[in-house]
Amino acid sequence: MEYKKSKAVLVGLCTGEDDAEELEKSLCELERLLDTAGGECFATLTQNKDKPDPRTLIGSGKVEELSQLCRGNNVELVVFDEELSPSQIRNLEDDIGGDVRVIDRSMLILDIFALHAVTKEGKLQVELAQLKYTAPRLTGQGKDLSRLGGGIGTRGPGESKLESDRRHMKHRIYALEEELKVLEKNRRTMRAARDRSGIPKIAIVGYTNAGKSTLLNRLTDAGILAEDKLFATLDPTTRKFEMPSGESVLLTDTVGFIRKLPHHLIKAFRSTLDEASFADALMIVLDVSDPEHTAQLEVTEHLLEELGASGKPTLYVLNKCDLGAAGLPNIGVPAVRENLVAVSARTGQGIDLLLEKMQELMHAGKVRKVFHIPNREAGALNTLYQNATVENVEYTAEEILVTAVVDAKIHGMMKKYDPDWVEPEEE
Ligand SMILES: Nc1nc2c(ncn2[C@@H]2O[C@H](COP(=O)(O)OP(=O)(O)OP(=O)(O)O)[C@@H](O)[C@H]2O)c(=O)[nH]1
Ligand SMILES: [Mg+2]
Repeated sequence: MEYKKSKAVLVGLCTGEDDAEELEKSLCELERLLDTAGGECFATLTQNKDKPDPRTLIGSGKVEELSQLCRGNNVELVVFDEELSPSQIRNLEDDIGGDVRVIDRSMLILDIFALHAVTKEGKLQVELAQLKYTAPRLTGQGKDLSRLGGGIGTRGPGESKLESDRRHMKHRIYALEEELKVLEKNRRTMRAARDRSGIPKIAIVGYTNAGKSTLLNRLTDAGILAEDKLFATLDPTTRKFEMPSGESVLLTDTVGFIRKLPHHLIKAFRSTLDEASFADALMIVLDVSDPEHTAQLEVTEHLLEELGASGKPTLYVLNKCDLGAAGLPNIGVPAVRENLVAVSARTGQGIDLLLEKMQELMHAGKVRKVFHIPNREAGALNTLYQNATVENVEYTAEEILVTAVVDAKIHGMMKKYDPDWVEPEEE
């Protein structure tokens, strides 16, 4: 779908002295988001103000300046970096006048999600988030929704629904939630099936545009769309991958993270974001050619924590090393450095080493043990075949000797067959 480029002004508010640099970066990113949504940045306006104005966020003098800028240059859209309340949007639109539309960063991100959602679940999640967040902000006083007619901040699967009467919105929200529940249940069933398969799961996570999809494409022939756009991927894709050792893993490409990802968006996309929480291990992909990668890692780790997905064995994949980032980046704690590998998902550089590291990752926390299974309990051998890497099986007169690499859980289940078993100390 092609949209005509909307000319837009970006607005940022700086509330503390130290914030200036942070705001500049955030506005740069907002410009990239706008570009991804098909808009064009005409100008950027910032204001230093200790306290946001409750009525219009920025002060009235600044609103006047904004109004003149927009109306004198045929600007159709204003995007605020900060979250706006429905009433702030109404006040701003009234004060600016003309037909200028005001949206915030969240609405812009949702708009991109609407453009990029492919699966039914993705589309329903977007529509629900739009109904809950965007719609109340669009159905303000004096606004005739049927005249909005597309454009940034109004399009997507929910577009036609947004036009319907407000009274119907509640019903639609309910219906969507019910439909999503069914899909979530399917997702859970699929997850359970994957769990039963005993194949370890690695989630590929990281900041948007880091190269997650390119990496999965490089390792498997997943054929996922990878492009220089933010949030190119919305729907998780899982592929089985055979390591050089012959072991299989399930690799899942996930939706990217971004700073200031609003809580309601996390909530709306919970079931897809949860792919990371259910993984056995994580590969965090970083774009080391981006000077912001350290901050991006912080955002990523923070969001993983929020999702309850932190603390898993993690491999840090320093991607885009073909672009010549100088040396290893500084990514915090020294212990982390052992688990990192520099690659280029685009050229294939470093992928061999990545595979070795992935192998280590899969074996993190696992031990190699020889289990002594009495012949009459041969069924236990099946448990090992299903849940561990069986390396050798030897049959003697009374028992089966099985050498297998097991994780802590399976080791516990099979403890009676391990003569060296020591009961772990209570914490
Ligand atoms: N030079 C270079 N570019 C890369 C590399 N890996 C990915 N890219 C490019 O970076 C852009 C983003 O790649 P994607 O794989 O779509 O990134 P992603 O992390 O999946 O991004 P989202 O799905 O949007 O969150 C694309 O234009 C890729 O071609 C790399 O190793 N080197
Ligand atoms: Mg992607």
